[in-house]
Amino acid sequence: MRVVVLTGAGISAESGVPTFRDADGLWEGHRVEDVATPEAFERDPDTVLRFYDARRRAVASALPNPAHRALAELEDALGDDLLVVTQNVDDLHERAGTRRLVHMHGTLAHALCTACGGVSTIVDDLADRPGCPRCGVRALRPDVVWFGEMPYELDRIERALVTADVFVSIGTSGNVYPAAGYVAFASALGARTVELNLVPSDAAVPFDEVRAGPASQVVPAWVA
Ligand code: BV8
Repeated sequence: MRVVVLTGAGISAESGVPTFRDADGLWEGHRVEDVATPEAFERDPDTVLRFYDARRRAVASALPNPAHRALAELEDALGDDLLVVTQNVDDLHERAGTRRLVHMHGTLAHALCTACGGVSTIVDDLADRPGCPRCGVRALRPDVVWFGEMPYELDRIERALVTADVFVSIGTSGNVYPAAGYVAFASALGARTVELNLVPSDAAVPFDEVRAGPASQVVPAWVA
């Protein structure tokens, strides 16, 4: 059985990582336009760099929860027949043991050099303008996909969706494309679609099965 799992901020909520659209979500603290677009970075790089430095530090003290661990156990059972695609930029899936993982919106842990294009693991706060480990130029930005930028590994994701028997959406409000379109894409190609979310999302098309509740409970129950 081939399974594609798409995760969003909700799977990390119980690890203490704020979601974007719930009451105290990240976007509440900042307007999206102020921090998650190339124009914002152009206009006010210090605010953007400080926003991502703060999120990277917060994630470092978070721990994977039973939902992340259940997906790692599912991979032990399914191997290459499971692909986890995450919209999240935290590293909680990796730390829970998931190996076949696509970070379609990038990762907080890495910097992208706007001078040489090199990607490196962040050591010092980007707001301190460290030099690129490869070219030395002080031109580092977070290696995350901002609004209006092309997400990573779209071809690999779509190839997995084409052959998927089951598509599972976990902890995402289905607001952001192209990820929000995956349920319709998978369903049209014959996959069974499942949503595991705190509350049913207003998805593009209805899921075949919806299990509402906190991810730390509904994901292990579904995997079992
Ligand atoms: C692009 C990284 C060109 C940075 C993020 C149609 C097609 C293609 C593009 C578009 C389109 N329509 C509009 C667009 C443009 C845009 C877009 O989608 N805009 C939206 C606002 C309408 N998309 C883009 O710009 C994308 N790029 O389009 O490139 C292109 C064109 C064609 C084809 C391909 C490409 C780039 C989007 C990426 C933006 N970057 N993140 C960062 O993190 O700072 S998006 C960011 O917000 C996250 O990564 C995440 O994806 C999104 C937040 O969504 P969720 O994860 O769902 O989180 P949210 O808070 O919304 O929901 C949490 C859910 O969890 C809720 O449902 C809640 O109930 C639930 N929950 C809460 N607690 C729990 C829980 N569930 C379980 N247990 C709990 N305890």
